[in-house]
Amino acid sequence: MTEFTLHGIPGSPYVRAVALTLEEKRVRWTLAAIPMGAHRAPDYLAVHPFQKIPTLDHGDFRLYETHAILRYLDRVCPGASLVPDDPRQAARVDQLISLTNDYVAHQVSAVLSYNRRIVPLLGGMPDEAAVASGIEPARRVLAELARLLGDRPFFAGETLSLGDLMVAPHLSFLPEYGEGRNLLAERPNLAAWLERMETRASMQATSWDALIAKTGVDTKRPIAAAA
Ligand SMILES: N[C@@H](CCC(=O)N[C@@H](CS)C(=O)NCC(=O)O)C(=O)O
Repeated sequence: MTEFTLHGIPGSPYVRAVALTLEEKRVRWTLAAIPMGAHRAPDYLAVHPFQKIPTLDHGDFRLYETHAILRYLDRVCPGASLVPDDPRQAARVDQLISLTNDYVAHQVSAVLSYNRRIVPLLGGMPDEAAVASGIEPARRVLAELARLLGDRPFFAGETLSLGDLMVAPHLSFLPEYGEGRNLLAERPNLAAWLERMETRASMQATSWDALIAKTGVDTKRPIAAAA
């Protein structure tokens, strides 16, 4: 099967969702890694017209938008589908991907995880007011995720789906800082799901550190020091 090339920055949760899916599908893939901020250079417009990450190449087929990429991989890669046949469970998968894009990314990752995990790497000071006012919206997002998960092992039921693979990279940052740990502790079913996800080989193979080691692009090194 033609190899897949994933363009992106090690550490990005969107990039990791694609990497996770490639790992779960056990296909050959490479990460064309770029340093933090390199997607804003004019030449990156050729890879992504909106200068976002990720983009996937499969032979001469180039695709961006994470939801579309995950669905494409599920259709073209061998192995069990990561979208249930049942229409309602399949709708839950699409709902979770959309919810991750619109609420988890904006109200959890872009506020709390960004200030606690990314800003220090950029040599900046966290915006403490933004963190403080971001706790309640993040709490509401996690409450809804916990409600959707319920007491099932995965978001779409008994088996892993693209929904789990989309949201896990975002939530994986939470145990790394105090506010995130506190919010997770309020939702034991979600915390237990995250712990189970973290034990998967795909999660370990796509951690921030693993992708740095794999590509040699050290996106944890403070940018000032890298220059
Ligand atoms: N709609 C896009 C969103 C991708 C996205 O927001 N990616 C983040 C990576 S974590 C990004 O590119 N951020 C950099 C920026 O906005 O400059 C998708 O689903 O792929």
